Amino acid sequence: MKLSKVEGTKTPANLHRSLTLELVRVTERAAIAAAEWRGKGDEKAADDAAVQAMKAELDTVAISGRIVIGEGEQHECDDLYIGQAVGLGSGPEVDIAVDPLEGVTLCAKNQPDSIVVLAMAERGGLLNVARNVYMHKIAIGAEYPRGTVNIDWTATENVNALAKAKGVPLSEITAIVLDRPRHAALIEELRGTGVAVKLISDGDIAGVIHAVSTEDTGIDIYLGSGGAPEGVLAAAALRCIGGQMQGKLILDTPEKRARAVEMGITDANRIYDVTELAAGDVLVAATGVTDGTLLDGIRLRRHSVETSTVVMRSWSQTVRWIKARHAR
Ligand code: VTB
Ligand code: MG
Ligand code: MG
Repeated sequence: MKLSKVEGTKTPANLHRSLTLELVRVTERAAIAAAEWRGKGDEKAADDAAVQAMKAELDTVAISGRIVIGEGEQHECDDLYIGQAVGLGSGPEVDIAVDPLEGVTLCAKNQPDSIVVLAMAERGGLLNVARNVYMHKIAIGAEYPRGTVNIDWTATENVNALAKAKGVPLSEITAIVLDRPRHAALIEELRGTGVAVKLISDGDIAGVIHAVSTEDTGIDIYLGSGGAPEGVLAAAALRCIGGQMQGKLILDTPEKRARAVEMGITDANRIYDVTELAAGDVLVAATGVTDGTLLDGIRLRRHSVETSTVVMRSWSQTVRWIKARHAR
């Protein structure tokens, strides 16, 4: 993961730095719980295990937390629903976005890159989006001038502009795209330009992070649509590690539009950049469930469990990789 100063995003350190370690405990515990369901083919059981463990551990943290991006609406799920209060109820008022098991299918199939992700921000810092909303996303590294790509341009225009900015032929550009029927035309268009397309079956938080970490991954750009919650979580990570992203919500039904209005979204066609998706002081933690390109998965040893976590802080732009051994 490449570190580059995120320009213009320096905000006061309103979230105490010791909260980072608290978040590590939360994602570690959820990942350990989900790991029991790796390769068992039961997505719901894996997700439920992660949710329960995450909620239980979050409730030990001295915060007045509020879930703003969660598992769903209050009537749809028992825990980590939008609006649910979490934490001890003492301490700072914070907003929390979670994907307790990002890539449930990957976990159920024991395939790479299933992770537990949580972001914490000052109250009001995170764009509030419902679980069922999708987002068009585009992401590139921090090293390019602002405005190099644009979500409203065609894929062809974007990869041409990127190749020019990078000073390489199109054949040396790699785009990462979620492998979905809805992306068939996008993939065809990209291949037509001569760029390489890396298809992922799930997990586009990792996909966006890979796209901004070109030196490590060889991936230059993320394109396509995925979950809006994952878009906000990815943006929170980019606040800490650098990288450019634009997102546009896909509010394609009257119900989604009405819910978005309730959640404070007045312009359905707005293009959000990183600091508009995740503003102010932000902390992000992610723990690997299955071995992946971002993080190692949970390792079960005879008397212990090993976890691999990354925790980031926007104020200092520190990124820590924490390997932990837990007795069992
Ligand atoms: C997207 C993507 C996620 O699920 O939400 C995807 O952002 C769902 O897309 O990373 P489909 O409904 O087309 O399957 C993930 O891949 C995993 O949550
Ligand atoms: Mg989920
Ligand atoms: Mg997800």
